[in-house]
Amino acid sequence: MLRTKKDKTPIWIMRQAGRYLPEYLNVRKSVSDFLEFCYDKTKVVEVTLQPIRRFGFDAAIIFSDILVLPHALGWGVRFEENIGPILQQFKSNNDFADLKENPSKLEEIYHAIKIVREKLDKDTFLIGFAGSPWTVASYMLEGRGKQDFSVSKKFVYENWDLTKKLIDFITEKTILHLAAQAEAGVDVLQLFDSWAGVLSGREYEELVIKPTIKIVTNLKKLFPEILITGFPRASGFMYEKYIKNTKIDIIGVDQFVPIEQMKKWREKVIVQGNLDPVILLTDKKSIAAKADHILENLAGKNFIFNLGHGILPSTPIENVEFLVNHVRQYKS
Ligand code: 1CP
Repeated sequence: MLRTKKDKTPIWIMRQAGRYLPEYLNVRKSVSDFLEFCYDKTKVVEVTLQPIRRFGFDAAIIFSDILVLPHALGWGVRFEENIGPILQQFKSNNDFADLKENPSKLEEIYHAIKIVREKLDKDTFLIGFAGSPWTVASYMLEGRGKQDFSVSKKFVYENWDLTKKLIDFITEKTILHLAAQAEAGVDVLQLFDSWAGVLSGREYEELVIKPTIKIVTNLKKLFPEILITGFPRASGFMYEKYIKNTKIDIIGVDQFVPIEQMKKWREKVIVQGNLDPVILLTDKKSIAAKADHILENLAGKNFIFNLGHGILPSTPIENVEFLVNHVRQYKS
């Protein structure tokens, strides 16, 4: 099921195409607007392939963003330099009127996937992705990134039925977006639920687990061969329930989960993670020690090497090279 290069531990890195790479910055500077960049298929193909050329990762992830989906549906989304995303704020039922657009802009992304799949060698996976409904909704409710979630969570507690209606709406559109990526040729679909961990109890159950079950069930019906990764970051004690109930094939694990848990989980699912991205800002000796600890416990069965969250823009490239070689040389 899991193709790997000569039976080595497979490795890729979340946010592997991005700001730590000079060749990315070089292409990125040609377009001032980040979303316009995301819909330019020639540039998307180029920056998706850059980390594969440089490091020979076992998987490429199509260059895009989780917020292209609401944007393509007509929602106000823009990215400001050094600030991040700024969004129109979802406040009431009337706001559904602004979510009516046919997301034809996304066709560029599906086209880019076809081209990348043709260019990649067959041993390299291609990953498509979307934000999970809660994570996308949290941006729409907060109106921006990097918040304490008091606005979105207050909305959830005070407007339960409307929240569920919004989550249902995003869930339907996410299924279509992921199905189109599968149709275009990706091998794996990853759901980034970066903000799953701010919810608990009933809210986690209804806004994280149930929509994920719906997404997985629908996609598996259409594409029985596709592998689906769930990354419910910072889910702590809820991780176990998420794995059991959603039936995802691969679980993305953040850096806060103990390795003993990952060892237990990989009896049932493939585990992916969980090196702390900050370790890549240190020295080779520290990187080797942390990577070895993970490899000694997990290499050889149902394991994909990755970070616990996205690579930091200040990461030195030679540390990424060192990590990839180190993982490749490890004999399980
Ligand atoms: O100009 C730039 O280069 C902007 C920086 C940037 C980049 C490189 C943003 C803005 N998005 C991206 C690409 C991106 N986003 C990828 C590329 C594919 C790859 O992995 O190589 C992916 C997978 C994402 C997914 C994404 N976007 C997530 C989920 C993963 C995570 O890091 O938690 C989230 C939360 C976003 C929102 C987003 N987009 C960009 C920023 C700065 C943010 C975070 C905003 C915030 O809440 O602070």
